[in-house]
Amino acid sequence: MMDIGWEGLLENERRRDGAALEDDYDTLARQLARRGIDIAAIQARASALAVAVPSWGVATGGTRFARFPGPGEPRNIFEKLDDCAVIRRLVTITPEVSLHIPWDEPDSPAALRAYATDRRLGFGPINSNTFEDQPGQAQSYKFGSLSHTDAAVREQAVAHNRHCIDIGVALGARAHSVWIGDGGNFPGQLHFRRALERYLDSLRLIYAALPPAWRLFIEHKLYEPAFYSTVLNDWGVSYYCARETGDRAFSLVDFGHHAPNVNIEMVVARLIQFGKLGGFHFNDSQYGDDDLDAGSLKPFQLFLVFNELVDAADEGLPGFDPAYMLDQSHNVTDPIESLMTSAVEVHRAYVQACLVDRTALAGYQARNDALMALATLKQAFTTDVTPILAKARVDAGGAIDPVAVYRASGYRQQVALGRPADVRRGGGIV
Ligand code: LRH
Ligand code: MN
Repeated sequence: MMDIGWEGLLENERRRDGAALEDDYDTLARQLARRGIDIAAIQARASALAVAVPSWGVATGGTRFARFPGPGEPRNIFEKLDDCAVIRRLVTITPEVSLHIPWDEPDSPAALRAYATDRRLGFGPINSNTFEDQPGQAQSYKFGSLSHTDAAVREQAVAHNRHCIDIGVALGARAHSVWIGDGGNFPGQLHFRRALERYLDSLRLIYAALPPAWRLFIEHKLYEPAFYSTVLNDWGVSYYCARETGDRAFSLVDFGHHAPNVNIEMVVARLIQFGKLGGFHFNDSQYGDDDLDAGSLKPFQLFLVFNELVDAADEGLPGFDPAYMLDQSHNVTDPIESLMTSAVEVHRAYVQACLVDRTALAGYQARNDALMALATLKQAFTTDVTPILAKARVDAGGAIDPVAVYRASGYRQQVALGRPADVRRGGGIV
C-alpha cells in the first residue's frame, strides 16, 4: 500500500485532538449514565459493527447523461482495493469489499485474495451482473436474463452466477448477491406470472450451486432499467422468492429501490418477522434510485431502520445476521470521502438505535401513548454519539476525523501522479 505515513498522521491527530475527544466522551458518559445507560456497553456494540464497501463505489459514478471522473481514478480491482484499504485504515468498520463480476473479474483469485489480505481486507457478498452484455457474449440480456423467454439466455445467466460463486469461494466470501434488471417497457411485453416463474426456476439452479454455509441474497427494485414492469419489483415478491428458493435464500433491501414514501423500516420489520432479511445496500435518495450518500438526506429513516434491527438483535432472534453494505454512486465528491462519511453515518444510526430505552418504549406502545413513544425514539436519535464513534475508530487504530486526516494525507494527489487521468466521459453509473 502506498506509504502515506498514515501512522504519523494519526499520531499527530491523537496528540492534537485526543484530549478533546476524551473530554467529550466523559461528558457523554455522564449524560448517558443519568439515563441509566452504561457507555462501555454501547462502546462494545459500536466496535463490533462492520459495513462492506462496494468495489464499484471507489470510482467516480455517473448518470446516463454524463460522468465526470476525478483525479486518480482507480483503473482496476487492485487500485480499488488500495482505496478501500485507506477507508478501512481511517474508519476501521469496513473490513470487507463487495465485488461485482465481471467488473472485478480477477485473473488470479489467489493473487487478489493475497493482495487484499496484505491490506487487512476480506470480501463481502459477490454481486453478479446479467444487466449488461460483455464483449463476445453469446446471448444478449437486452430482453432479460434469469427470466428471459429463451432458455439459452437463462442458462448463460445461471452459468455466470455459478462462476461468480466459484470466484467467491476462492476469495473467502460467504454470500452471493443477485440483482437483475429484467422487466418490460410496454404493457403486454411480458407475461407477468410466467416471467416470475422463469426467474424462480433460474434462481433454484443458482441456489443449488451455493456452497454450504453460504447465503444467497436477492435484491428487489421497483423500476430501472425497465420502466413499465420489473420482474423482482418489491419486497413481497422478493420474500416469496426467497421462501420458495430455500432456507439460505434471503431478501436484500437497497434503500433506493422503493417507490417514494414507502415505509422502509416497516418493510425491514416484516422481513425480520418472516425470517428472510438477508442484508442491506445503504444509500439515500430524493426521488428514484439516486444512489446518494447514506444518511445525507434522511438520517432519521436510517435510524428507524436500525431501530428495527437493534430491537430484533436484542430479542436474540435465531439466525438474525443481516449483512451491511454501502451501494452508492459518487458523481460530484471524492468517492473515498463519501464512502468514509457514509460508513460513519451508518455507524451513527446503529449506535443511536442502541440508546433507545426499549422498556419505556414498550410501555408507551402498550398504553398507546404515541407522543411519548416517538419522544423515546427521538431522545436516542438526537443524542450526539460522535465521541463513541470516534473512540471506536481510535481504539481500532483509526482516525478521530477520517476526512480531515485523509485530506491532510494528500493521498488523492499522490495516487493521481501514478494513475493517468481517466478520459472516459460517457454516461453510466461506473
Ligand atoms: C441496482 C444496484 C445493484 C447493483 C448495482 C450496481 O440498482 O443497486 O445492487 O448491482 O446497483
Ligand atoms: Mn444495490
